[in-house]
Amino acid sequence: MIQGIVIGIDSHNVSSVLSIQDSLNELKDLARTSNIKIIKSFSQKQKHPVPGTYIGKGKIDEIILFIQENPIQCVLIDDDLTPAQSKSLETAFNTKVIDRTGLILDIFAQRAQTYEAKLQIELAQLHYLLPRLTRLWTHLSRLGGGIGTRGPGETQLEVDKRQLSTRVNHIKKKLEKIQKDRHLRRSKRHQTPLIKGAIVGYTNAGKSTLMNRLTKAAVLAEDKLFATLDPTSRKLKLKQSDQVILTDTVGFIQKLPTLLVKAFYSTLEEVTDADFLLHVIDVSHPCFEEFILTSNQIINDLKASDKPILYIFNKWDQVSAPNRIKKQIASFQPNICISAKCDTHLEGFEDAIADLLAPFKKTLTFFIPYKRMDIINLFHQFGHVESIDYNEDVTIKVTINEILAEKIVASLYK
Ligand SMILES: Nc1nc2c(ncn2[C@@H]2O[C@H](COP(=O)(O)OP(=O)(O)OP(=O)(O)O)[C@@H](O)[C@H]2O)c(=O)[nH]1
Ligand SMILES: [Mg+2]
Repeated sequence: MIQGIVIGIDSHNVSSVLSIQDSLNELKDLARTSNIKIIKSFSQKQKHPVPGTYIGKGKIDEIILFIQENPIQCVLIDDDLTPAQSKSLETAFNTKVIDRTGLILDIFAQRAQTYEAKLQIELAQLHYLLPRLTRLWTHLSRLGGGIGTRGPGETQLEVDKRQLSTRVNHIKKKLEKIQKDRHLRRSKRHQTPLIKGAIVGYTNAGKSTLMNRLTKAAVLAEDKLFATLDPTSRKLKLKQSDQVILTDTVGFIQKLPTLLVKAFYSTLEEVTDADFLLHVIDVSHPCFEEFILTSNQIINDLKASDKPILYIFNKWDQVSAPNRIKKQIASFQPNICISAKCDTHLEGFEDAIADLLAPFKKTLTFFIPYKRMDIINLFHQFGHVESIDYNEDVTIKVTINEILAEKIVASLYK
């Protein structure tokens, strides 16, 4: 196993929801997921990162001393570095320096399963690499310019850059095609009118474990960050023959690199597209309240915060002071407390979803043309038909979830 150290800045920055210690602990978890053993953490109190070197000279010297005395193969940074910062730290430490985005990209690259996820990661990696190459290139071209010729390094880097750009375009085209196909499949899926829920939340909260419990899906769940990258959807039968489709999604994290948000935008479309959200929280984690804030911020960015949301406080089996926690979570409503792993309190789950969707149950009247008996049949199947009259059109009065009703009648306008 590779050994490393972590470095962060204690900036009391409002944009960071976690304390420096918690943030560095999270970085350690990310490192563990990437098979790197962290042997020491360094932090420096500073309002902003030093422009050229991220941390100050004194701290750099302290770390150089540590590195000289300990076998270290990499240095992990708790923020994103500019290409210049990364270069000067690598020179100072004489070892590999990886920033937050670099590390998360590495984990994603190891975990990507589907062809689409692999392409998305490669694209993000290329975008990450390009500005770093450009800098190198400018540096060498200046040297070359000095003697009035094109340096060999410049030529090679130009070629590299061009090849990378060609590859970027190639991947983009492939991804566009995959995404188009998915939209097509999704609009076909729409023909089966089902209410859709997305399981969302901070990474390692237990989303996949819950998905597996509820739907007998065989999604990989493990004590590593970002176990899930690709969304998986399964049907869940509720009481009274109601059905919903649940989708397990990629986890959120604080300081989520924009590069990755972009890369996984299509995956996150599952969140935007859902009718309701199940927000899973590892309530046994000391920072769970900060994690809720981070996740809610991302849900907001995805324009999904108006959807009905059920807060699911998971890992209840690990909670040592249930009364105190109950008070802490009281403002997050509606909520349920469960243990997905131990299968406890899951019996209340169906009722909780039913309650979440109850306000959408309405008695509505529709006028359906005679040639669309398929729609009438769907109303019979998914709702409670109060009355039906055969006039100019079929006048049907039905008590049904209005989200579902909308999906059913949408086919009239296609
Ligand atoms: N003690 C306890 N552990 C749980 C519970 N639910 C899940 N876990 C564990 O938490 C870890 C993470 O679970 P996952 O289901 O992979 O979490 P996730 O939210 O899907 O994580 P990502 O896909 O990485 O975002 C696993 O080791 C699970 O066994 C629970 O109720 N109690
Ligand atoms: Mg998962």
